[in-house]
Amino acid sequence: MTAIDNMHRTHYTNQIELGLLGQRATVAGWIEDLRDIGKVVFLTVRDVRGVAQAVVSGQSINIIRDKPRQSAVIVSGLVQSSKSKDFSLEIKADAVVILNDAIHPLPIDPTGRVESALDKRIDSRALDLRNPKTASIFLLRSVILKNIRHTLSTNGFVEVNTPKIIGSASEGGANLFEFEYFKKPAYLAQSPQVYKEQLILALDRVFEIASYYRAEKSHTVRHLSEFLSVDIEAAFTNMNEVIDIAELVLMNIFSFNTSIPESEMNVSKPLSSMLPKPSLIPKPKFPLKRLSYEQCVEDLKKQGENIEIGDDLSDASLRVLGEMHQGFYFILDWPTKLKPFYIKEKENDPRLSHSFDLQYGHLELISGGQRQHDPNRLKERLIEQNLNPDNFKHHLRVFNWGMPPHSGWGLGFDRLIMALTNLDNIREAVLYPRDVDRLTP
Ligand code: AMO
Repeated sequence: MTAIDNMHRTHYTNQIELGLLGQRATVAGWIEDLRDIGKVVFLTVRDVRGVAQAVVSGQSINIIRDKPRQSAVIVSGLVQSSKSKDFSLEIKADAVVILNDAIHPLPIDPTGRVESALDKRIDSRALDLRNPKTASIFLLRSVILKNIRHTLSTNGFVEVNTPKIIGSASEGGANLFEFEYFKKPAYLAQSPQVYKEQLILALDRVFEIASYYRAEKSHTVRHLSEFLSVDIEAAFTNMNEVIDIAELVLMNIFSFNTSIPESEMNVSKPLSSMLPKPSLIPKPKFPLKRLSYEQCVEDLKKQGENIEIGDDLSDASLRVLGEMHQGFYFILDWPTKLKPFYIKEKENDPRLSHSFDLQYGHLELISGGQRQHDPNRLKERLIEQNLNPDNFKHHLRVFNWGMPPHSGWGLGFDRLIMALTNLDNIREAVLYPRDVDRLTP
């Protein structure tokens, strides 16, 4: 029998509330602080939801007196009022068990009192997460993911899972990770694009939340080699209809405190109400601005940018636009030549396409549009973009089975978390980021 078989956690630290006065409670966590004043030791225990104080006296003092901070501990006793300035209640411990020691020196200080550089924190991520500021980013990620799933599921979208090991490029040729697959070349999926389009043929509306892979050589604060994407695709829809869905997803995120009852881990307080910092940025005004690409280029020219219709919006241009339009806004109707083969040209002006991006200032969060559903034109577009239609034959044949008009988008989820919580670096929003220089931990 180990200690944890005899002592069971009855409460999280944030549940040590007035109603428990005089009752027994057992909390489990890590030693944050020990204040030894001789006959008693004040022990601060941190768990995922907060901190609680325990007062230890008698024999138990010897168990904890010299224990290193951050060791795992379980404490049991009656809840009493406290005279401490930080706690109104405390546990008068009659049982304390150290479950495992933390070996010092620790690589970083998880209390956040001593700050460490991001790279050092990621090297020791599991410990970094004990810092409530770091943990709150990932608790928020979890709540927002659940919220997005809820929005899409209640709007007729079926959650699907498509392969990540693929035989040909889904986004064109660039930035592909290639590897050997039983003596044949294979690639890591850059997106679920071809599969999500195929699936609407029968399932009508699909979404997928999964990691994708891009061999990004750039060292930026917004690109990773592996990123989480929320992808949707919807049959019988045009671009504006899927833009409306993107807006709905965002709107629901900003009302997440009330939209989903949180029942996980059987705690009395909802997880979302436990989130300290970072809190969400203020709710934007809906509907969001919808600017045309051409309007953006005209505005940039007026600001003295060296840009012509047809040019891509460089990082510098996007920064100028981001200054002009702070917060979320859409850029619609991009030049066809700047968009992938699957995006549909405009009927009245094929130089432009039924495509859009959702921006947060200068940061691109979503890209999407209406798709080319005519198989002959799709094949021509592949050739125009120097892609070999033979590599897409399994995809192209599906378009001969009654492929309806359809539209969709892909949302960079890590970037969304960056935007929503005002982070400067995408690596802050990803547990174990992967980039040119990082393959561990
Ligand atoms: P796109 O290539 O623009 O479109 O990707 C969609 C969104 O994914 C995010 N993103 C990234 N995030 C972090 N690191 C990266 N290296 C990275 N690359 C992309 C961005 C981007 O807006 N199939 C289309 C979507 C569609 O049309 O449905 C696609 O993949 O936030």
